[in-house]
Amino acid sequence: MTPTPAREDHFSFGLWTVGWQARDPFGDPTRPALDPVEAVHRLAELGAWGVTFHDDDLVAFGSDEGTREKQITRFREALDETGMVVPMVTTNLFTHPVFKDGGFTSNDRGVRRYAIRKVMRNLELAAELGASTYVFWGGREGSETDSAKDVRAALSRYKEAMDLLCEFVLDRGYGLRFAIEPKPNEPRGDILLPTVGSALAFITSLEHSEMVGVNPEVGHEQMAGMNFVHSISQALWQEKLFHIDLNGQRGPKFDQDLIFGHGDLLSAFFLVDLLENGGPSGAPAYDGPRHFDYKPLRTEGIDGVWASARANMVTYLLLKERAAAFRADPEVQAALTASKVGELAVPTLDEGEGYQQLLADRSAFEDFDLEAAAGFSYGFVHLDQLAVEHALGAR
Ligand code: GLT
Ligand code: MN
Ligand code: MN
Repeated sequence: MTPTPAREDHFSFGLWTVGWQARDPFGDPTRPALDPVEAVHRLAELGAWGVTFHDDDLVAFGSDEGTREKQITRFREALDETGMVVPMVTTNLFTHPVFKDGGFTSNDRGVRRYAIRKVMRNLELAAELGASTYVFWGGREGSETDSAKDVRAALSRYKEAMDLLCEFVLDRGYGLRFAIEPKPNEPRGDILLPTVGSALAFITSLEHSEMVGVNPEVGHEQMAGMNFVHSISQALWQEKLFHIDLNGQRGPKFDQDLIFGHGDLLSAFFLVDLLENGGPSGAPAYDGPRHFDYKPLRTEGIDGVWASARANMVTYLLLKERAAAFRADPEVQAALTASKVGELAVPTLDEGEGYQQLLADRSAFEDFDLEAAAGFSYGFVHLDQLAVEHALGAR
């Protein structure tokens, strides 16, 4: 029996995902354009809760003011009719040739000023539609050649743009938070802020760092060879997981944007376990949107588009069920104890203990039973096999 996605699951999709016409560097589109209004209706029918977009996904770049207003009105009507929400909005600073050397970090100052204005215009719309998160994916912020980009200056310009936009949102009282989405490469040869770790470090330099977090994407982190569960854990630990892009990827190669779970399935299992059961006493560790950023395979017609949208949600729910069963299994609990997994939550020093007391504690060093500790068998294999068996539905 497969579970049925529902609004309470808080699944959201980018308009650019189901709307992808499957144009790739080697081939023409294989599908016709999809009307955003149609996307809202179909996603709502499938059980999604929200829809997200770039400015240019909703209103074609260069449209006049009248066309823009009309399109926004139609979109709003679709939202009202379906009850779909807009939890996140973002800006396209990568398609138009003007952004070929970046938006906020283009060598051309005029382009940088234009990019900031393009974001400000769309922030107004994001606030009007009730979005709470605004994503920054700097796909064109980077370089192919080390001679062409002063990376330290670029980071200063990146910070300048983010600081200014934070100030704009605060002054206007929009209540939006920003989320930076890292990616190591593609479309640029090397993109600035390539991983979650780099983005987290950059955020500490910002004037309003409290309102800026990350929007990690499964595939982007895996393209860089990172362990996504570790990256998300650190983002949570630093209270910076403001949003998440769920999809699939098979190792370090081009950005595949596969359906969630259709890449590294076991990593997806542990990710869902972390998000859903990683909080205090098994509560969800993350309560934001479960946002899918994937591309329906180029081989598929529109039927495959909707099948893939559903597949993302159903796979997530199945993994959620499997993760709950894993946590509830007494054998797993015993294995966790045997592996001392919980012991890591115990501080290494006693309450009030300092280095003086540690130095005085002979059992910590002089009398420490090195041999016993070195010889301890952790039982991680048994524990992980239990996880695999639960993930496969064998328990
Ligand atoms: C683009 C990118 C995605 C980002 C989107 C937000 S656009 O499709 O590949 O990972 O999340 O700008
Ligand atoms: Mn993404
Ligand atoms: Mn991607």
